[in-house]
Parts: sequence; C-alpha cells; structure tokens
Amino acid sequence: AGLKNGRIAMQCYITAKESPERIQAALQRPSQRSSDKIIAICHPIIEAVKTRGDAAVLEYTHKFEKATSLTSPVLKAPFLESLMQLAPETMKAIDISFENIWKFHAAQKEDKPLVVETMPGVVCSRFSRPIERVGLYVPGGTAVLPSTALMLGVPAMVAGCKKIVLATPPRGDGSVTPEVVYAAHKVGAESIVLAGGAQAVAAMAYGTESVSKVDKILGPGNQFVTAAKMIVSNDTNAGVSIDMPAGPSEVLVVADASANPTFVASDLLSQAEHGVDSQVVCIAVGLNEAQLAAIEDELHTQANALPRVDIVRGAIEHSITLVVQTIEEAMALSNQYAPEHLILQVRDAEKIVDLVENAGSVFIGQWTPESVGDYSAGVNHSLPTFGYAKQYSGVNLGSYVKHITSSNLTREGLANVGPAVMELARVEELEAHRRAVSLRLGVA
Ligand code: HSO
Ligand code: ZN
Repeated sequence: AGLKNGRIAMQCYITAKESPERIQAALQRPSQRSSDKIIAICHPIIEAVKTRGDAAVLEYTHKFEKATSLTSPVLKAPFLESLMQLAPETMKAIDISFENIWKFHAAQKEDKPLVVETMPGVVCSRFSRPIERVGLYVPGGTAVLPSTALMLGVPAMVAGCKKIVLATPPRGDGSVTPEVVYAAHKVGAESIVLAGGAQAVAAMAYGTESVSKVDKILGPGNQFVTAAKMIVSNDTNAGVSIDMPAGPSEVLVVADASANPTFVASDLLSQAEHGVDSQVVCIAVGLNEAQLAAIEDELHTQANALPRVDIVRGAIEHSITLVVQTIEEAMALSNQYAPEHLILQVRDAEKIVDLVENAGSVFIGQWTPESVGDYSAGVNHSLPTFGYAKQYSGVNLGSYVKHITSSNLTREGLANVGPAVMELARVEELEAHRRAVSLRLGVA
C-alpha cells in the first residue's frame, strides 16, 4: 500500500463493486498505539509533576527536549523583544491572520443575555462568563506551529479569559520559536510553559511553583498529550476540563468531474504532510478512468516535489480513494466518516453543504484550499478528528465560556408555577422542597 508500480498512490475502491462492510473497513482510521500503554506511561509523569512541581517538569524537559540548559520551566510576559524578532513579512502574515480569526470569533459573542418569560412572572435567563484561566497547548515536533497559538489564543482573548497560559516544548537550546513567542504576546498570554507532553499538561492542570494552574486545557497534541488531558480531566481533585480528544489530522475531499485534479491532489497532500499517521480520503463522484488517472498523476508528481515526501508516503499508505456514482452517496459516506476537514470540489458546492451532517470544518468550492482555514481565513483549525465530528464542535468562542442560567419570579409567578413544583416535590417525597413554595404562598 502507498505505492502502485513504484508510484505514490492511494488504494482505490469502486463502491458499486464492493460490499458496504469492505468500504466501512477501508474507512477505518489507522489504528492508534494502545491507549492503555500510553496512559501507563503518562501516569507516573503526571504524579511526579503533581508532587515535585518545577523540578520534575525541568527533568522531563531536559530528558525529552534535550533542553538541558533550561533552569526555569516558565517564560513570563512581557516577553523580550529579542525573543520575537521576525521578518516583516512573517509579522504581517501573523497580524492579518490574527485580525481575521479575531473578527470571526468576536462575531460569535452573545452580546445580550437570553431572557424568556416561561409563565407570567417567571423569568428565566442565560448569560455567559469567560473561563477565568486557560492553558493552551501548542505542539512542537516536526513543525513549528504559531498558527495553533493564534487559533487557541485569539478566542481566549476575545472571550475575556483573565489568564492565558501557553505551553510548548522548547527547542534543544531551550528557546521557543520567535513566531510562537510573538503569537503569545499578541494574544496576551501571561506566560509560556517551556515543556511538552504529559508534563506540560500536568503542570497546567495542577500548577507548580512557577506554572499557573488553569481551569481548562485546550489544544492538539500527540498521544501523550491527549492521554494526559484525559487523565487530568478525570481527576476530580484537579478541577480542570479539556476541549476534546485529539487525533491525527485528516481530510476528505469530494470531487466531481468539474474539479481540477491539480487542486484536488494539492489539498490531499496538504493534510498528508502533517504526519505519517494522517489520513486523507478522496471521494470521486462519477469520475471515469482518465479523470481518476489525472488525480493520481498529480498526486504522485506533486508528492515527489515536496520536502516532506517521506511523511506523505507514510500517510498515503493508509489513505484511500472511493469512486461513487452520486453526490448523495458521497455525502452519506462522508457523514459516516465524519472528517475533521471536508473539502467540496463539486458543482454547486454551496448547495451541497446542506447535506453535511458530520464534519469539523467545510471548505467550499475550488478556490477554498484547506490551508486557508489552517492559517488565515478566520475559522478555527483546532477541530475534532477520529470521527469525533459526530459529537464534538471544533474550538470556538463557546469553548472559552460557561453559560450561567438565572430565574427571577414575582409573587404572581410563584403562584403560577408553584402548584406544579409542590406536586412534583410530593411525588419525590421531598417535603422541604414543597414547603419552600407552600410557606411563601401561605398554603398547606
Ligand atoms: N491542519 C492542521 C492545522 C495546521 N495546519 C497547522 C498547518 N498548521 C490540523 O487541523
Ligand atoms: Zn494543516
């Protein structure tokens, strides 16, 4: 797999010639390393950070990041100018992206509370308040990701979170890439935790001498980060929540005869280059052999010209093309897969959006490569993977707020709703509940 006659190629299935079970099996995500093993590795790390704080975080950073010169696990704001020296064009790109992400997330604000009078004199309302302290995990590893710092930090700032802590694994010399420092500065982060993996998650969940404890941890990461987020969010003593379980990046492209093969291949490859565990799916609607071959040729040629061709090869190994006859069939399969990113390169793409039931983020039409959403369009790139688009939303302004409800009754309101309350309290045999109403109304 991954190669066809020595060429970089995806496995191809014609759905009409296969059983639904076979197609379903082909659409499985690449299996993850046993999460039990990962969890077993994370537990002692989390325990060490919880009990020994900074010293433990530093030890792990020295060990895993090889940043042996570091003497403190935290860089406090204000960050020195010298740590965020950028080429003017880089700074401009970050600034433009920041603005667009800001605009889109600011528009998600509910500016006034929701107020409903359910019965005369019974007023229910709902309002939101920011989560006070958030911890944002920005992965290191094979790529530097200032875009992730923006995607997590801008909505936190828009929501009005009082404390924004960013964590990212430092480089071997103990420094953080200047783009990430600049992004942290722009979103008003109070500090950067110079650590990665389970140790960074634990430090933010429990706090250490120098790392601030947070109320919620957001952001993508490898299996250790994901496992650590799950562990700390299950620890009732930590008092911390998480955004969602994260897995390897993925994209599903739906292409019909109107699609440009060059564009289709470029979109598949832009996700494939994230990691060997990434998965890309192409659903070809009514394409003939020549049209399929055109996409395959492009994929092979473009892939070989990429600096990360080795990673791409790994991803393509568990990536597939499905040839279907109708757009309805394509969308049914896409909804079943629930892709993190869905690209629609089909006629009347805008109308097809109505058929989308499960997806993290949709990219509509041939002029909308997924990479615009990864960086600068304004939508968030922190999205549900691994089929979790069936039940989770991507990171959005709502991820940084809590909703609080309130009730406000007049005497008349209590007279209106009170009998129902008293009756249900009687059924549940909770007499004190019933009397809280009856005493006020002066009834038996
Ligand atoms: N596509 C990635 C996000 C990303 N792409 C960051 C480039 N930089 C996960 O949605
Ligand atoms: Zn990407």
